[in-house]
Amino acid sequence: MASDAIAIDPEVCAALAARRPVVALESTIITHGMPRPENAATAQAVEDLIRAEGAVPATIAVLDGVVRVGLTPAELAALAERPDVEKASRRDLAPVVARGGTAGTTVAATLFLAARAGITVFATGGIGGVHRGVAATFDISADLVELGRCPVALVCAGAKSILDIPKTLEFLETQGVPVIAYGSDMFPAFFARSSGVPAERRCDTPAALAAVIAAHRRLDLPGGILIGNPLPAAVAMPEAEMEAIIARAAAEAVAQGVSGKALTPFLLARLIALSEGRSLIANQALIRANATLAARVAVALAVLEGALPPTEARR
Ligand code: PSU
Ligand code: MN
Repeated sequence: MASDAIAIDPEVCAALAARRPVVALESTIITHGMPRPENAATAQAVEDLIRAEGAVPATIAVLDGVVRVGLTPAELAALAERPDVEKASRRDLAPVVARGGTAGTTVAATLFLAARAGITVFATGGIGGVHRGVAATFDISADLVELGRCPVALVCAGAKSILDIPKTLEFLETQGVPVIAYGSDMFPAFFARSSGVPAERRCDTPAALAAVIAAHRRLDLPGGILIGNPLPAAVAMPEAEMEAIIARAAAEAVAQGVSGKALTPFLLARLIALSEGRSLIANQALIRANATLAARVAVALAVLEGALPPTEARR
């Protein structure tokens, strides 16, 4: 159960107590992953999509020194507007809380907090991973380590090719994280439906994904499950063009000495600029698709575990 350092929204709390479906959402995508005003609109749209599937959304963030699980629409909108917001990975949580600060939580921090709150399913856009050039920089996102620790199923659109995808998948194997592609044999690459790297596992329905999560829970396995949902074909981006843009953004980061936690937000912003906004459109579409899938999985899991009647499962 949650500690008293974590404030859980009453609606989320009630749903968790009744074992009804809840979907966690991260907030760094709002504060550092997307520009205004698209960030606020997308954050709200994603919550609405989860509700439309019969699950309760729980966006996680730190607001004025309080770790919050579940935000009101006004709080969500205010978070998207605030200029003084930090990006908090797990290691940043205590310092931010101690100084009464406000922060968007990364996938790593959100995995930790979702697990503490008792939430099993989490939707995001893309995960952090092993960066290209890792041999020189040692830059491996804490998202991967936390996936190895927290019993949460994370739905994402794969990893951006700003990352080294084969090394990211190797790292997840070492961490004991099942990697499942949804409706595909290939691990998706965020802007592209396939990374060209086979996924270890494939599931074709929310019920099949829920069955894996249920088995994982019955076995009391300590880590998470990564679900890669290929982005909608209509917004997928030409791979060669994306590669060129990514290589350029990565070279700019090196030239400007951008590293550490600043690197991913820098690259995301440069991709939007260099693609003339098309990467942002893809990003918005894929986070919506992931939210819908995560909600369907959460509903299917609640049905499987006997908390909802079978008529609740859509497909
Ligand atoms: N990748 C994206 N969009 C994002 C992020 C990653 O395509 O918004 C954010 C997520 O919050 C993720 C974080 O957890 O960046 C990873 O940061 P880092 O690489 O510094 O661990
Ligand atoms: Mn990093």
